[in-house]
Amino acid sequence: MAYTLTEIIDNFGVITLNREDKRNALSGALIYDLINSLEFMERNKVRVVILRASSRVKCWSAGHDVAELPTTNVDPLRYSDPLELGIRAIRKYPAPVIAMIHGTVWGGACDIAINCDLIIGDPTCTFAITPAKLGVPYNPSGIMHFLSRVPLNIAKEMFFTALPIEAERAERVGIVNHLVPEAELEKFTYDLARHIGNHSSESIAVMKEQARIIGDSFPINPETWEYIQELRRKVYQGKHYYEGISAFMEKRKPNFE
Ligand code: LCV
Repeated sequence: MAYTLTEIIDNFGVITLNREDKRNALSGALIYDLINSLEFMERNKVRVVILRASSRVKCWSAGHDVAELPTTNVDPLRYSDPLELGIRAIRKYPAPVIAMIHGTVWGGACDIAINCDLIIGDPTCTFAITPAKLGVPYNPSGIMHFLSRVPLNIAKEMFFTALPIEAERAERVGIVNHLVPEAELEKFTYDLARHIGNHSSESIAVMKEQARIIGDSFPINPETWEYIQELRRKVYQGKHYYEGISAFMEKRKPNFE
């Protein structure tokens, strides 16, 4: 079962999330298909990649597959978690990756979307980062991604409320590059990809990689990293995390007493 569909059109490629029965939840299998699709696109030297869902969905992606979150005192967002592998594959992909978003985006799928180089949305797009709902101690690189995308107060509001940011506001705060009518989303995004694809791929690749390296240069000493990991360990080994995952799986509201 391919959890992503791939297509090459002119000088750009399209990867479509294909796990609608689970609202495109990002299971390890889906992420590995996504990484394979990116490698396929790189082998075929496409100049831009569009990451999308089918236009018939209401939900672009429901985020990390909660059924795959560890419940055995393991960091749920560890460096080797498939979601993190997928995010890094997008960030290091040597050409622009454009997220084309129709529908709602949740949790780790928000992290995937904001790590694409551009987001083009329609009025149905919303963005919610949800660790607070699940008792998950989000990870430092994930928080860094949000801080490099929106102002600190907006990032805090998103993390503390876990509420969706609606399309208009998502454009206003800078999550979305362009907000276009639903009927025009595909044409606008595909035309933009074609336009970028006509420029120098070498120049664009090196500017993307420089932006990644420079944007990630946060001077933090090792002791501070150890402090951060200690803080997070207390949470993912604590009661709230276990309650958050159990409640989701039992389809009930969590009780974070
Ligand atoms: C597994 C799912 C999921 C799902 N995993 O359809 O950012 S963090 O730290 O929180 C990180 C750990 C993370 O990303 O956590 C996941 C955060 N995601 C969410 O909180 C969104 C959870 N999903 C929903 O709120 C709803 O499913 C939405 C609003 C996306 C769609 O609602 P809708 O009524 O259309 P259902 O809820 O009925 O879901 C359809 C099927 O998809 C599964 C869900 O369990 C159901 O499966 P069954 O038909 O087998 O019961 N599903 C949805 N999201 N994240 N599985």
